[in-house]
Amino acid sequence: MAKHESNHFLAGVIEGFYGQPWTPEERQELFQWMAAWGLNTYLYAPKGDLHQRATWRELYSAGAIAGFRDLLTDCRQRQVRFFYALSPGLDIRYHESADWEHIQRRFSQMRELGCQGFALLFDDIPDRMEAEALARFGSLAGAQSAVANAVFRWLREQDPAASLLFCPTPYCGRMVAHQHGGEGYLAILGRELATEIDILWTGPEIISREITVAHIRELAELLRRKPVIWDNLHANDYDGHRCFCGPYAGRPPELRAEVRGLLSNPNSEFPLNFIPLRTLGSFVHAGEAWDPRAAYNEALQEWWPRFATGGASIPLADLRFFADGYYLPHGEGAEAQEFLQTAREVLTRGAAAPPDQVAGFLAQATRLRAFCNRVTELHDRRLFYALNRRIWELGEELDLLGRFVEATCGKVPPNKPFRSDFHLPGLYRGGLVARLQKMLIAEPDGTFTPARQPESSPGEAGPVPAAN
Ligand code: GDL
Repeated sequence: MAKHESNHFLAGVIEGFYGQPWTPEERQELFQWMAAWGLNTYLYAPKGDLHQRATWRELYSAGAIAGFRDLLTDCRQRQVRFFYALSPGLDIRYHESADWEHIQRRFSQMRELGCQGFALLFDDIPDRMEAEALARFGSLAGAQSAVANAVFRWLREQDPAASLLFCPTPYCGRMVAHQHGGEGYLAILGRELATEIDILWTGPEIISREITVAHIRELAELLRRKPVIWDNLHANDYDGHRCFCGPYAGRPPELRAEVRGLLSNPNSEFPLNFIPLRTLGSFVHAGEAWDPRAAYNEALQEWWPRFATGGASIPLADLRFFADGYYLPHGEGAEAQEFLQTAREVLTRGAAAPPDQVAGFLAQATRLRAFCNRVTELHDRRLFYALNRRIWELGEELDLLGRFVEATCGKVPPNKPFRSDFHLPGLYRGGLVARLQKMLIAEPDGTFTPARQPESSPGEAGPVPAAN
């Protein structure tokens, strides 16, 4: 058995996104999936649990502890290793032993439930510390290593099988390049953090399109150990319009031998993680070759029965078309790409667009809209609720575009400008964020330029009149 297939390799899921944590029922389903797909590790780290970050010193209530007892039992039943994370970095005083004891007290609550896996996370925190701490430890990396080493020693005294994961303050290549966390952060960490403590890493970026063997080898040398990948490929907490149903991709199979584990921090909406986690399981257990698209197609087929409706059935091909549109952060799947390309061509050609191309585009748009309508009738209501915002806005855009293309493309356009009674200014694409988004143009090279600013636009003319 290859090393990455053994139980020592951490393969699984981090509940580590911002926003609403998953429910106990969702976690139960997750552990079922994981057991079936050969994933062995779950890291509890939801940023939406107040006790993770803002109130990290406060003990959990008896009620919350009862919930964790059940969670650990569920994990054990499915042979999933449970790791409990704490993020004290927002306001920890690294030099105060009282704060070290707070961490111990919080971990003790979990130890009493039989938990053996722990994590200290220092991501997304200020990279400064108090003068006393700096004087004592010399650097942020030194201070964090001292705290983690002490906690680790204490954990091991209680339980020789205990383990600890550590998330650095600069947790990707770009942050290190900008010296986030201070100069030489990773080298200090590599030197000072006990070698038994595993270090989490998201790749060259927070959301890494690719993670190469060369990148990890260079890192491992600095860290003096192989990292555990905290993979944000399918995370969507940073963009409410999107979700990612594409396959685990952009990581070569050879990567598995270079890391201590692969943990995915996926979509915040639990039901949307079927394909991401199914294909992660396939990737971990695949042979030397890895074809993400083939893995995606297999997983899609397995996901499809969940799209049973109370009305007309949804063809598998239509589910693929939709999922191709919500694929991976850096690009759409093949069918969505083709659809976008046709839309661009039809709009560019306008009246000169060939009628069969216009008809082809309209047929595809109608198909996708029909999918959106059918999703409202899913028997699996949680899946519907998870998709609801996306299908609503996708349906709206398709409706508008379809009307526009029908009225103006592939034929002599009418001489009056196109309007839609269903998409009125101020209401449609309205609101603060939509307006702010129009102010700066994000260029493909990563730079930003100001857009031409309208003098005012509907809804900006003044406050809404008070009703009296
Ligand atoms: C992050 C956060 C994570 C979040 C993700 C995507 C890490 C280590 N931390 O930076 O909680 O879900 O980005 O927004 O990735």
